[in-house]
Amino acid sequence: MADLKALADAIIKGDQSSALQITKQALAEKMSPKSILNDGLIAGMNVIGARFKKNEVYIPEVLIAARAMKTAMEVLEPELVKAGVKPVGKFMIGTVQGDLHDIGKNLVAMMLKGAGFEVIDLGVDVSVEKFVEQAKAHSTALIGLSALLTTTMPAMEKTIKALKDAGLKAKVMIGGAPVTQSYADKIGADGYAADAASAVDIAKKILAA
Ligand code: B1M
Repeated sequence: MADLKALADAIIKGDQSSALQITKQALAEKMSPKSILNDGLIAGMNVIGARFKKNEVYIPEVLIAARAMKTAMEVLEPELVKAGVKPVGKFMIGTVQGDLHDIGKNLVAMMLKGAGFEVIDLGVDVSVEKFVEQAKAHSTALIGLSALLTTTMPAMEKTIKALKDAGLKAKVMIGGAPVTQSYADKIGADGYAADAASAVDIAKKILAA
Protein backbone atom coordinates (compact mmCIF):
# COMPACT_ATOMS: atom_id res chain seq x y z
CA MET A 1 0.00 0.00 0.00
CA ALA A 2 1.33 3.46 -0.96
CA ASP A 3 2.76 5.37 2.01
CA LEU A 4 1.83 9.06 2.01
CA LYS A 5 4.33 9.80 4.76
CA ALA A 6 7.01 8.41 2.42
CA LEU A 7 5.58 10.64 -0.32
CA ALA A 8 5.92 13.70 1.95
CA ASP A 9 9.48 12.62 2.75
CA ALA A 10 10.26 12.28 -0.97
CA ILE A 11 9.12 15.88 -1.49
CA ILE A 12 11.18 17.07 1.48
CA LYS A 13 14.25 15.31 0.08
CA GLY A 14 13.46 16.50 -3.45
CA ASP A 15 13.48 12.88 -4.63
CA GLN A 16 11.63 13.20 -7.95
CA SER A 17 11.56 9.54 -8.90
CA SER A 18 10.23 8.33 -5.50
CA ALA A 19 7.64 11.14 -5.46
CA LEU A 20 6.44 10.10 -8.90
CA GLN A 21 6.51 6.37 -8.16
CA ILE A 22 4.56 6.68 -4.86
CA THR A 23 2.00 9.02 -6.45
CA LYS A 24 1.45 6.57 -9.32
CA GLN A 25 1.18 3.66 -6.88
CA ALA A 26 -1.32 5.55 -4.70
CA LEU A 27 -3.45 6.37 -7.75
CA ALA A 28 -3.28 2.75 -8.96
CA GLU A 29 -4.49 1.68 -5.50
CA LYS A 30 -7.43 4.10 -5.86
CA MET A 31 -6.33 6.32 -2.98
CA SER A 32 -8.20 9.63 -2.98
CA PRO A 33 -6.36 12.23 -5.10
CA LYS A 34 -7.22 14.83 -2.44
CA SER A 35 -5.52 12.83 0.26
CA ILE A 36 -2.46 12.20 -1.97
CA LEU A 37 -2.26 15.97 -2.47
CA ASN A 38 -2.91 17.05 1.12
CA ASP A 39 -1.29 14.28 3.14
CA GLY A 40 1.60 13.62 0.76
CA LEU A 41 2.64 16.49 -1.49
CA ILE A 42 1.39 19.52 0.44
CA ALA A 43 2.45 17.97 3.77
CA GLY A 44 6.00 17.69 2.39
CA MET A 45 6.04 21.23 0.99
CA ASN A 46 4.73 22.55 4.33
CA VAL A 47 7.76 21.06 6.07
CA ILE A 48 10.09 22.63 3.49
CA GLY A 49 8.30 25.97 3.91
CA ALA A 50 8.68 25.88 7.69
CA ARG A 51 12.37 24.90 7.45
CA PHE A 52 13.01 27.63 4.86
CA LYS A 53 11.47 30.18 7.23
CA LYS A 54 13.79 29.08 10.02
CA ASN A 55 16.84 29.12 7.68
CA GLU A 56 17.26 25.37 8.16
CA VAL A 57 17.14 24.90 4.38
CA TYR A 58 17.97 27.33 1.57
CA ILE A 59 16.77 28.19 -1.93
CA PRO A 60 18.30 25.14 -3.69
CA GLU A 61 16.45 22.72 -1.38
CA VAL A 62 13.18 24.57 -1.94
CA LEU A 63 13.68 24.47 -5.71
CA ILE A 64 14.48 20.75 -5.64
CA ALA A 65 11.42 20.01 -3.49
CA ALA A 66 9.25 22.10 -5.81
CA ARG A 67 10.59 20.18 -8.81
CA ALA A 68 9.69 16.85 -7.17
CA MET A 69 6.23 18.20 -6.40
CA LYS A 70 5.80 19.38 -9.99
CA THR A 71 6.71 15.94 -11.34
CA ALA A 72 4.16 14.24 -9.07
CA MET A 73 1.53 16.89 -9.84
CA GLU A 74 1.75 16.10 -13.55
CA VAL A 75 0.17 12.69 -12.90
CA LEU A 76 -2.04 13.82 -10.02
CA GLU A 77 -3.56 16.95 -11.55
CA PRO A 78 -5.86 15.21 -14.09
CA GLU A 79 -7.17 12.99 -11.28
CA LEU A 80 -7.81 15.99 -9.04
CA VAL A 81 -9.78 17.61 -11.85
CA LYS A 82 -11.81 14.41 -12.36
CA ALA A 83 -12.45 14.19 -8.61
CA GLY A 84 -13.58 17.84 -8.60
CA VAL A 85 -11.03 18.94 -6.00
CA LYS A 86 -11.06 22.70 -5.89
CA PRO A 87 -7.84 24.68 -5.39
CA VAL A 88 -7.48 26.62 -2.11
CA GLY A 89 -7.77 29.79 -4.16
CA LYS A 90 -6.63 31.44 -7.36
CA PHE A 91 -3.48 33.56 -7.14
CA MET A 92 -2.13 35.70 -9.93
CA ILE A 93 1.48 36.79 -9.65
CA GLY A 94 3.95 38.85 -11.63
CA THR A 95 7.07 40.97 -11.35
CA VAL A 96 6.10 44.58 -11.94
CA GLN A 97 6.83 46.74 -14.96
CA GLY A 98 10.51 47.48 -15.62
CA ASP A 99 11.72 44.67 -13.36
CA LEU A 100 13.21 41.43 -14.70
CA HIS A 101 14.02 39.66 -11.41
CA ASP A 102 12.03 36.47 -11.09
CA ILE A 103 13.85 34.04 -8.81
CA GLY A 104 11.97 35.19 -5.68
CA LYS A 105 8.68 35.51 -7.56
CA ASN A 106 9.06 31.95 -8.86
CA LEU A 107 9.75 30.67 -5.35
CA VAL A 108 6.61 32.39 -4.07
CA ALA A 109 4.61 30.84 -6.95
CA MET A 110 6.03 27.39 -6.17
CA MET A 111 5.24 27.61 -2.47
CA LEU A 112 1.69 28.72 -3.23
CA LYS A 113 1.25 25.85 -5.68
CA GLY A 114 2.67 23.59 -3.02
CA ALA A 115 0.02 24.86 -0.62
CA GLY A 116 -2.78 24.01 -3.09
CA PHE A 117 -3.33 27.37 -4.81
CA GLU A 118 -4.00 27.60 -8.55
CA VAL A 119 -1.26 29.99 -9.67
CA ILE A 120 -1.42 32.17 -12.76
CA ASP A 121 2.09 33.45 -13.38
CA LEU A 122 2.26 36.51 -15.63
CA GLY A 123 6.07 36.51 -15.68
CA VAL A 124 8.31 39.56 -15.44
CA ASP A 125 8.06 43.19 -16.55
CA VAL A 126 4.27 43.00 -16.31
CA SER A 127 2.58 46.25 -17.25
CA VAL A 128 -0.13 47.83 -15.15
CA GLU A 129 -2.54 47.28 -18.06
CA LYS A 130 -1.70 43.59 -18.27
CA PHE A 131 -2.33 43.07 -14.55
CA VAL A 132 -5.75 44.72 -14.91
CA GLU A 133 -6.65 42.87 -18.10
CA GLN A 134 -5.59 39.46 -16.72
CA ALA A 135 -7.25 40.05 -13.35
CA LYS A 136 -10.49 40.65 -15.23
CA ALA A 137 -9.98 37.65 -17.54
CA HIS A 138 -9.32 35.23 -14.68
CA SER A 139 -11.56 36.89 -12.06
CA THR A 140 -8.71 36.58 -9.60
CA ALA A 141 -9.39 37.36 -5.96
CA LEU A 142 -5.75 37.66 -5.00
CA ILE A 143 -2.86 39.24 -6.90
CA GLY A 144 0.81 39.18 -5.97
CA LEU A 145 3.28 41.85 -7.06
CA SER A 146 7.01 41.33 -6.82
CA ALA A 147 9.73 44.01 -7.16
CA LEU A 148 13.46 43.82 -6.55
CA LEU A 149 14.46 47.33 -7.58
CA THR A 150 13.76 50.50 -5.64
CA THR A 151 13.11 52.11 -9.03
CA THR A 152 10.29 49.67 -9.87
CA MET A 153 8.54 49.80 -6.48
CA PRO A 154 6.33 52.73 -7.63
CA ALA A 155 4.87 50.40 -10.29
CA MET A 156 3.29 48.49 -7.39
CA GLU A 157 1.39 51.57 -6.28
CA LYS A 158 0.34 52.30 -9.87
CA THR A 159 -0.90 48.73 -10.32
CA ILE A 160 -2.94 48.83 -7.10
CA LYS A 161 -4.48 52.14 -8.14
CA ALA A 162 -5.28 50.88 -11.65
CA LEU A 163 -6.96 47.75 -10.26
CA LYS A 164 -9.11 49.91 -7.98
CA ASP A 165 -9.88 52.38 -10.80
CA ALA A 166 -11.01 49.45 -12.96
CA GLY A 167 -13.50 48.56 -10.23
CA LEU A 168 -11.77 45.28 -9.39
CA LYS A 169 -12.13 43.98 -5.86
CA ALA A 170 -9.01 41.79 -6.03
CA LYS A 171 -6.77 41.93 -2.95
CA VAL A 172 -3.09 42.61 -3.49
CA MET A 173 -0.07 41.17 -1.70
CA ILE A 174 3.38 42.61 -2.33
CA GLY A 175 6.93 41.45 -1.70
CA GLY A 176 10.54 41.56 -2.82
CA ALA A 177 13.83 42.49 -1.18
CA PRO A 178 13.36 46.30 -1.00
CA VAL A 179 9.68 46.08 -0.02
CA THR A 180 8.54 46.53 3.59
CA GLN A 181 5.32 46.33 5.58
CA SER A 182 5.30 50.11 5.96
CA TYR A 183 5.60 50.53 2.17
CA ALA A 184 2.69 48.09 1.75
CA ASP A 185 0.63 50.15 4.19
CA LYS A 186 1.60 53.38 2.43
CA ILE A 187 0.47 52.23 -1.03
CA GLY A 188 -2.68 50.47 0.17
CA ALA A 189 -1.65 46.85 -0.41
CA ASP A 190 -3.67 44.24 1.48
CA GLY A 191 -0.64 42.30 2.59
CA TYR A 192 3.13 42.04 2.59
CA ALA A 193 5.27 38.94 2.86
CA ALA A 194 8.99 38.94 3.55
CA ASP A 195 9.63 35.51 2.07
CA ALA A 196 8.04 32.70 0.09
CA ALA A 197 6.94 30.65 3.09
CA SER A 198 5.27 33.64 4.78
CA ALA A 199 3.59 34.44 1.45
CA VAL A 200 1.50 31.28 1.82
CA ASP A 201 0.34 32.24 5.33
CA ILE A 202 -0.40 35.82 4.30
CA ALA A 203 -2.28 34.71 1.16
CA LYS A 204 -4.49 32.41 3.24
CA LYS A 205 -5.05 35.16 5.82
CA ILE A 206 -6.04 37.69 3.14
CA LEU A 207 -8.46 35.24 1.52
CA ALA A 208 -10.04 34.37 4.87
CA ALA A 209 -10.52 38.06 5.84
CO1 B1M B 1 19.71 42.49 -9.97
N1 B1M B 1 19.74 43.83 -8.53
N2 B1M B 1 19.77 43.92 -11.30
N3 B1M B 1 19.84 41.06 -11.23
N4 B1M B 1 19.98 41.34 -8.50
C1 B1M B 1 19.60 43.34 -7.16
C2 B1M B 1 18.14 43.29 -6.74
C3 B1M B 1 20.45 44.42 -6.36
C4 B1M B 1 20.03 44.55 -4.89
C5 B1M B 1 21.96 44.09 -6.50
C6 B1M B 1 22.84 45.12 -5.81
O1 B1M B 1 23.08 46.16 -6.33
N5 B1M B 1 23.30 44.80 -4.63
C7 B1M B 1 20.22 45.71 -7.21
C8 B1M B 1 19.01 46.55 -6.83
C9 B1M B 1 19.38 47.84 -6.11
C10 B1M B 1 18.17 48.59 -5.73
O2 B1M B 1 17.29 48.83 -6.49
N6 B1M B 1 18.13 48.98 -4.48
C11 B1M B 1 20.09 45.12 -8.60
C12 B1M B 1 20.27 45.83 -9.81
C13 B1M B 1 20.73 47.27 -9.64
C14 B1M B 1 20.09 45.26 -11.08
C15 B1M B 1 20.27 45.93 -12.45
C16 B1M B 1 19.74 47.37 -12.55
C17 B1M B 1 21.77 45.85 -12.77
C18 B1M B 1 22.16 46.56 -14.03
O3 B1M B 1 21.80 46.13 -15.09
N7 B1M B 1 22.86 47.65 -13.85
C19 B1M B 1 19.51 44.97 -13.39
C20 B1M B 1 18.05 45.37 -13.53
C21 B1M B 1 17.33 44.55 -14.57
C22 B1M B 1 15.85 44.78 -14.47
O4 B1M B 1 15.20 44.17 -13.68
N8 B1M B 1 15.34 45.71 -15.27
C23 B1M B 1 19.62 43.69 -12.65
C24 B1M B 1 19.66 42.45 -13.25
C25 B1M B 1 19.81 41.26 -12.60
C26 B1M B 1 19.97 39.92 -13.30
C27 B1M B 1 19.16 39.80 -14.60
C28 B1M B 1 21.42 39.77 -13.65
C29 B1M B 1 19.61 38.90 -12.16
C30 B1M B 1 18.13 38.48 -12.16
C31 B1M B 1 17.91 37.11 -12.71
C32 B1M B 1 16.50 36.65 -12.49
O5 B1M B 1 15.81 37.03 -11.54
N9 B1M B 1 16.06 35.79 -13.37
C33 B1M B 1 19.87 39.75 -10.93
C34 B1M B 1 20.04 39.20 -9.63
C35 B1M B 1 20.13 37.70 -9.54
C36 B1M B 1 20.13 40.02 -8.48
C37 B1M B 1 20.46 39.59 -7.03
C38 B1M B 1 21.94 39.27 -7.01
C39 B1M B 1 19.70 38.43 -6.48
C40 B1M B 1 18.18 38.56 -6.53
C41 B1M B 1 17.58 37.24 -6.17
O6 B1M B 1 17.18 36.47 -7.03
N10 B1M B 1 17.56 36.90 -4.87
C42 B1M B 1 20.10 40.91 -6.23
C43 B1M B 1 21.01 41.14 -5.03
C44 B1M B 1 20.49 40.45 -3.81
O7 B1M B 1 19.28 40.41 -3.57
N11 B1M B 1 21.37 39.97 -3.03
C45 B1M B 1 20.01 41.92 -7.28
C46 B1M B 1 17.09 35.59 -4.38
C47 B1M B 1 15.58 35.61 -4.24
C48 B1M B 1 15.09 34.27 -3.73
O8 B1M B 1 15.27 36.57 -3.28
O9 B1M B 1 14.08 37.97 -4.97
O10 B1M B 1 14.43 38.81 -2.60
P1 B1M B 1 14.18 37.71 -3.54
O11 B1M B 1 12.83 36.98 -3.14
C49 B1M B 1 12.50 36.61 -1.81
C50 B1M B 1 11.75 37.70 -1.03
O12 B1M B 1 12.08 38.99 -1.43
C51 B1M B 1 10.31 37.34 -1.23
O13 B1M B 1 10.32 35.93 -1.30
C52 B1M B 1 11.49 35.49 -1.98
C53 B1M B 1 11.91 34.17 -1.41
O14 B1M B 1 12.03 34.19 -0.03
N12 B1M B 1 9.53 37.84 -2.35
C54 B1M B 1 8.18 37.96 -2.25
C55 B1M B 1 9.89 38.16 -3.61
N13 B1M B 1 8.82 38.50 -4.31
C56 B1M B 1 7.75 38.38 -3.51
C57 B1M B 1 6.39 38.58 -3.75
C58 B1M B 1 5.50 38.36 -2.70
C59 B1M B 1 5.95 37.96 -1.44
C60 B1M B 1 7.29 37.74 -1.20
O15 B1M B 1 4.19 38.52 -2.82
C61 B1M B 1 3.64 38.70 -4.08
